[in-house]
Amino acid sequence: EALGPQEYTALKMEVVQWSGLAAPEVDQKVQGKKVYFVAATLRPETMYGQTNCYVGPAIPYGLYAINDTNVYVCTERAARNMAYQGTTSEKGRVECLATLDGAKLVGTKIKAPFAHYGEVYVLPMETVLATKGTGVVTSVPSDSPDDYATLMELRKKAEYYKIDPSWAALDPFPVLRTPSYGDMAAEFLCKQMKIQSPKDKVQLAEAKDLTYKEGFYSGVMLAGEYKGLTVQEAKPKVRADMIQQGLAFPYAE
Ligand code: A2H
Repeated sequence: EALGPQEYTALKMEVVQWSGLAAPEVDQKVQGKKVYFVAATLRPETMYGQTNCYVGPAIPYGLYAINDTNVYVCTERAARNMAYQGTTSEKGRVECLATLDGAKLVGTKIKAPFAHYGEVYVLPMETVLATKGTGVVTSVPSDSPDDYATLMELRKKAEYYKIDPSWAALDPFPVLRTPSYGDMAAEFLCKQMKIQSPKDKVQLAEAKDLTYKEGFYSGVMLAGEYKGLTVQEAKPKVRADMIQQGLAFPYAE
């Protein structure tokens, strides 16, 4: 665990179409408002490679009225933190319009800011922690071994996870080049370390550490406006651009 507060980038992923299970519970309550899934990430420079987004199927999520026009989907804990960080129109207070388990959100189509694939689906990930970030994790399987392992698992067992195979059909997209692991470091390491599933915790933790260090210290951008810059140079620039364009905001905990 880091000592000081962790500084995340909270990415706003606008709902394009609700899943069949969510629609009847939320449509009435959010009329005339824009609704966003809010994903907390430490790697804003990788957002070009989003292929989907993850929620914990058994985690309760709220639809929080952040101001008159915007509604955010996240855990109650995150909404409360946002209220104290000046994200909401009224400091310290936020109204909950509806509560749903993640399982019902699966299959919702959302926008993926900055991504090569403009629209992606919400999918289930058993290892999402309710106690970290917003409980919403945007998936970048090119550079996150956890995201890659879960995406492959969902593709193998779509029926078991109750997903439509088309929701998991977007392939990993290369975002940055690394000298040791190529253009898709997470895929490379998952294959090399023979990671079979999201349950291979020990290997996944090691793969995560290796991809993170290699990407951060030796990575060069392959996508976006800062193509050709090092990851260290690009990271704060991408984050600032997202925030300036209203597609993200700072979130700390
Ligand atoms: B990262 P830290 Cl490309 N449960 O974003 C599980 N994981 C969560 C989470 C939660 N509630 N909230 C956020 N995360 C993930 C991108 C990424 C991330 C890449 C590579 C590595 C990586 C795309 N997913 O994280 O414990 C989010 O995934 C490796 C650490 O606060 C977030 O950044 O350090 C990261 O974990 C935050 O983890």
